[in-house]
Amino acid sequence: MANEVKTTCPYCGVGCGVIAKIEDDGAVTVKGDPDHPANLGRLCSKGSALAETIDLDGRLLYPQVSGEQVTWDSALDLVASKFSDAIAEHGADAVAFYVSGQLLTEDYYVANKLMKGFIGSANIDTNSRLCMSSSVAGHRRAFGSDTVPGLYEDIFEADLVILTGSNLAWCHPVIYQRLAAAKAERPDMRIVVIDPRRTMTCDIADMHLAIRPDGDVALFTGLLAHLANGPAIDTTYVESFTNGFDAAMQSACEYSLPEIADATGLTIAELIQFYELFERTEKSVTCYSQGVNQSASGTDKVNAIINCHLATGRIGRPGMGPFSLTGQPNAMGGREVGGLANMLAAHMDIEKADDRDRVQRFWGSPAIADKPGLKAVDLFQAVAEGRIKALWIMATNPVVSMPDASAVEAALKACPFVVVSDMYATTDTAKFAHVLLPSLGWGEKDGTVTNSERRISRQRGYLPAPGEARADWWQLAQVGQRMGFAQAFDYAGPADIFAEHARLSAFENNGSRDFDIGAYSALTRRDYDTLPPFNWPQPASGDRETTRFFADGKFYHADGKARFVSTALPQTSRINADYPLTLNTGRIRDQWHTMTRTGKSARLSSHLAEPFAELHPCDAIDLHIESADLVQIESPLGKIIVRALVTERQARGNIFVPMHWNDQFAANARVDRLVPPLTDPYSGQPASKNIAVVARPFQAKAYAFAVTQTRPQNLDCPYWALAKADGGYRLEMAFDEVAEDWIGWARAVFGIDASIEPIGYADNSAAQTRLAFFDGETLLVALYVASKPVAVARNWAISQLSARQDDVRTRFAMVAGRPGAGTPDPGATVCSCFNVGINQITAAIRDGCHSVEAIGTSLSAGTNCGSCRAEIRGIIDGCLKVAAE
Ligand SMILES: Nc1nc2c(c(=O)[nH]1)N[C@H]1C(S)=C(S)[C@@H](COP(=O)(O)OP(=O)(O)OC[C@H]3O[C@@H](n4cnc5c(=O)[nH]c(N)nc54)[C@H](O)[C@@H]3O)O[C@H]1N2
Ligand SMILES: Nc1nc2c(c(=O)[nH]1)N[C@H]1C(S)=C(S)[C@@H](COP(=O)(O)OP(=O)(O)OC[C@H]3O[C@@H](n4cnc5c(=O)[nH]c(N)nc54)[C@H](O)[C@@H]3O)O[C@H]1N2
Ligand code: SF4
Ligand SMILES: [Mo]
Repeated sequence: MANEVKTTCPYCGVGCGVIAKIEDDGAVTVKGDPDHPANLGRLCSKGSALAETIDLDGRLLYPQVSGEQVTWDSALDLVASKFSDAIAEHGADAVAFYVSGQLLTEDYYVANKLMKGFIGSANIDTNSRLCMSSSVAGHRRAFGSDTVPGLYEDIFEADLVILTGSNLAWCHPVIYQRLAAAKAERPDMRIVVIDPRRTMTCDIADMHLAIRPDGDVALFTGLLAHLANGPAIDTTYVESFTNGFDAAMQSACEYSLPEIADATGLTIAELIQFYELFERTEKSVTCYSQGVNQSASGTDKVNAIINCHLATGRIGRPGMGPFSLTGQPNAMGGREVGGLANMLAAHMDIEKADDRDRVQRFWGSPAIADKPGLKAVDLFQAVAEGRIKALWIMATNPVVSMPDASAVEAALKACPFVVVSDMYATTDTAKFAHVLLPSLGWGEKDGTVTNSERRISRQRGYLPAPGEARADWWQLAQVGQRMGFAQAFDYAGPADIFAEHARLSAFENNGSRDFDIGAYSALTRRDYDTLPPFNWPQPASGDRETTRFFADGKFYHADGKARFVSTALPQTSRINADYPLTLNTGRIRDQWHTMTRTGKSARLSSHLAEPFAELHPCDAIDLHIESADLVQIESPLGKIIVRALVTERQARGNIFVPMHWNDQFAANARVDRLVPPLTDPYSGQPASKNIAVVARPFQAKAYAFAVTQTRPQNLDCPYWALAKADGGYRLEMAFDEVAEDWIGWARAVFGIDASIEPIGYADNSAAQTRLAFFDGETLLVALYVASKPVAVARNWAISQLSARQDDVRTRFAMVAGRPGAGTPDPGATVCSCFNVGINQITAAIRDGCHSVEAIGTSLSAGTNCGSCRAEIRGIIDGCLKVAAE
């Protein structure tokens, strides 16, 4: 009998419910959980592909010290003694944890308890510093607590949804799908996208404001000024429940509309249109994400947005409010346990003596951190300077994701003792570990996560632990016990930890703190196993009618009121003749961060298979770059080489490069090597979206494309990019010099036996080479080298890895690099659920399918997760436009 387990998707902060079905033969399939309130059965492309990422390829299966397998006991003893020794010799602040919004709440709780209560330092920071910390700082300034006031249903019920700095279609796809459905039902709903790029999210927008990078403070400060004395100001709310309105309004009114237009790069007409729309639409929600948070003015952006909602009293009521969309599956859980270096557990404040005392009494701990610890960028700086003697990194890959990534590498190299807990053995960060600890991953681990709307859901394990991998909470608790805190870390399992977390949230709370899940204080193991998803707060008294915050005007500053924050316009003049372009970084639809998991799925890797830079056609002309050329992008900190993608979606002067590619998948594409460690002054969050760079074409002597059954070894060329494909890998390359013997080169890189002779030809001098190696009826490797980017029908070539090669003609077609007549080439993948390529879609358009629905009926494309629907619409529009011209 197949077994079904309800769990939660481990990717984005939407927090979709997933049903994993395990067949008798062990095969796993996943589908959306129709009963989960976050997704009501929907999943996006990443969630749908979860079953393709749970194989054990590349997994770290046992603890290692200096690359050698050891027992858990000896690894844990070593970690405990190294941390204890460093503390004894240099003090508690000489050690640090760098953890992650991808830990479960239970793991996170134990990490924070160990560092802040038992080690006695606050040197625990998390990748949420790079992600949500400006929102946290903005919420705390405005509300006196880190509270997201609204619920998802507010987004779908609103009459105006503003999406600023959010590529919802790709990054919170299920909210996007639900929003698109809501708009289809209520066409009067208005959607405004504020983003320097015309992203796929603009597909459902009534208005796209292509804002100048970091123009958001100006835009929303201008909005506040526009509202002054108008009908939308809720005077009663402002007077009864807030402070600082007059000062904020006065400072907003200092800027003239032309000044705002200049700072935002928008026309006065656009500004007025947007401002009037907001003014007249009571049910307005402003959703924001990294285009807001990841900025040197990120916290002010958040407050400039919140100011407008406070001024109009549009907060905490159905269909209204500012809405910070959290990125990681447990960004919110991390904030609940106080995982940031400047927070305490259960939304208490490290700066407040009463709060410190309360947490310490609750834990019965020997110590309590009495000042904020080092924030991520400062933390790695301290590591580099030798001030941190022992560092434990858990569930994050900072060598790829931290700004000035080369400095992070150097810091790790210099650190006397680095522990890394991860699922995989060979991440870019794992390379620098003295001790590698194998962690359970999604499908294996048990615990809870909290999504963007404060909904706590269970992740449930349904797979056996691979090798000796153990849960992160267990690793931390074991080290805590071995450091002498046996009782405090004696947990039987995650249910115990969750109940303790719930008790702390209720401890001496009485409504004084927003985070209260006291209703779960006495939860048993069985309750935990069957725990349905719920929103907080859920105090033990259970007397709240709604889980929204702030409609009643009760805030968490000492005086119970909210605060307006006066936001001055940031200095944006960053003209630097040597680095004239603005680099913007972010995400693509089908990859998750540093690709350790999504990079395993051939389907997910087929959408965008190479690291790339999007640039405007006019910039491309100025720079002598054509689409599909390679481009070198340089900041004062380093260089990367990626593929050029010339597109009008990009604004002039701006380049967009995804954050995902790393040394496992590309030669030279870790974009964070270019990002300076510049941070927001309040939150410490790095500015990853506005970086001064210069770009130039990268001229290679030879270019190559290959499909291969096995992973290539020791690639040594300035550009290569590897992607998983059905039956093997696809590989793009560019060379400084032409190999003297491509056949010998291929044998070495792809590990091909000398007994296997290739078919094809190799003209080494002219860099014209086409080789295919077969083993019986299987294609091992096909390699195409040319002096220009190689024209090969790539998806067709990939499909040949899993085809039977018993026909001489198809073998020669392999050398030609394109299918023979009668075998269509699907082209680059658009729909990864049904593997539909762009050529198939354009052919269907030619045959009369002129809508996304018609394409869906004809090819199934876009009918499963829907993530590619915007792209299909773009292709239809493009084809029809060309046809009309
Ligand atoms: N597919 C996919 N989804 C993900 C993730 C993933 O790795 N892959 N990661 C998850 C995580 S952890 C996070 S934090 C979220 C992030 O989700 P998002 O924040 O939506 O994603 P980003 O691509 O980082 O950036 C969003 C947009 O901000 C725009 N932007 C840049 N500068 C500015 C500016 O100055 N002002 C404005 N208004 N906009 C600007 C960018 O052009 C970009 O389109 O995604 C989550 N979801
Ligand atoms: N330039 C630029 N840089 C950015 C961003 C950007 O937009 N631009 N975005 C920033 C943001 S918002 C974020 S959230 C970060 C994300 O950056 P990271 O957190 O560094 O990225 P991930 O790839 O998610 O890293 C998670 C790691 O944990 C491992 N892992 C997965 N599950 C588990 C588990 O259960 N236990 C353990 N111990 N390990 C596990 C994975 O294999 C992987 O190595 O990147 C930030 N960096
Ligand atoms: S939207 Fe996609 S990635 Fe995000 S939780 Fe849902 S299925 Fe997972
Ligand atoms: Mo994030």
